[in-house]
Amino acid sequence: MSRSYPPVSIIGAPTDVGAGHRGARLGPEALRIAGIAEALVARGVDVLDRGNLDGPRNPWQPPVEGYRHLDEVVQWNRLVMEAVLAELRDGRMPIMLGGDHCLGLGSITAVARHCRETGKELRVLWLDAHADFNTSQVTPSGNVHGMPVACLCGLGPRELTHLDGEGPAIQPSVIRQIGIRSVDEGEKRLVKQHGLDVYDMRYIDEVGMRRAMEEALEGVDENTHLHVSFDVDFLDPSIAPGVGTTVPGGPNYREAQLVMEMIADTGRMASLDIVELNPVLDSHNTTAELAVDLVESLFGKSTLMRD
Ligand SMILES: [Mn+2]
Repeated sequence: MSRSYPPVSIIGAPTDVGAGHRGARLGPEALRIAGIAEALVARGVDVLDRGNLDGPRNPWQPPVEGYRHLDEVVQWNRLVMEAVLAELRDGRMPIMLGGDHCLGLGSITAVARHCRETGKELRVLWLDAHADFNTSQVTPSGNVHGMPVACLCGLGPRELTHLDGEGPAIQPSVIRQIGIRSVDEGEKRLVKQHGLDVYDMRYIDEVGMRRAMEEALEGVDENTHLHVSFDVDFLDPSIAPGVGTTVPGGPNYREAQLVMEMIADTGRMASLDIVELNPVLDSHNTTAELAVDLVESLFGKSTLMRD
């Protein structure tokens, strides 16, 4: 028996305005070419591809007061927020194809608002090599893709912490970070100070991915809206070279599949972001194809009939 899924809307957000390398703007097309929509249709999912959002160009400038391209980052995140919220209000599951990870801010701001409106309990799984918890005071680069978690929790410029005109979107307690293995010096202090729940690679090495995921998913129930923020640099670079910020020592293919299958088993995933895929750095689109393969597992593809 296969589970039925809500209808899905694919939203492309082709920008690298928050990144340190150019190329993530090509991510949505690479994922389409790797067959993301067709793979979901084959899983029995009703899929609409809404095409791409159209925001400002990447001006490629140095930081101003600790941020690169803040105006453009705000504009892109507003577009993403509005598009994601419209799909959620329409009863559809948004899959946002980035684009760099600064867009997680717009997406999760929309998801958090939708949860407040519908009385759902939000849980965010942040699959990433990095904590993305920088602020302008501690960032080494000024690239906003290293800051979205901090901004979501209220640390950052008001344009980003109050993107929807209300307060910060979430408390740190709704986030579980998986696969972390690179945290900047000042960022480490902030992560500790704000009590982020981080399942770093050291912990995963010690207890195994299964137990780490069981803990990260603890308390998820029928009233939970599970949002998955999948930064492709979560994966070990040996299997996923097509990202701007590779960090060795990430989850291997089997561990990544287990993560996705355990998320699928909850039946609670209600929104998904796939970000930081950089086709310019990829090899024959293999990283995009792997991402699509993992998305199939998120939608319940498994080796054997499991229920
Ligand atoms: Mn990230």
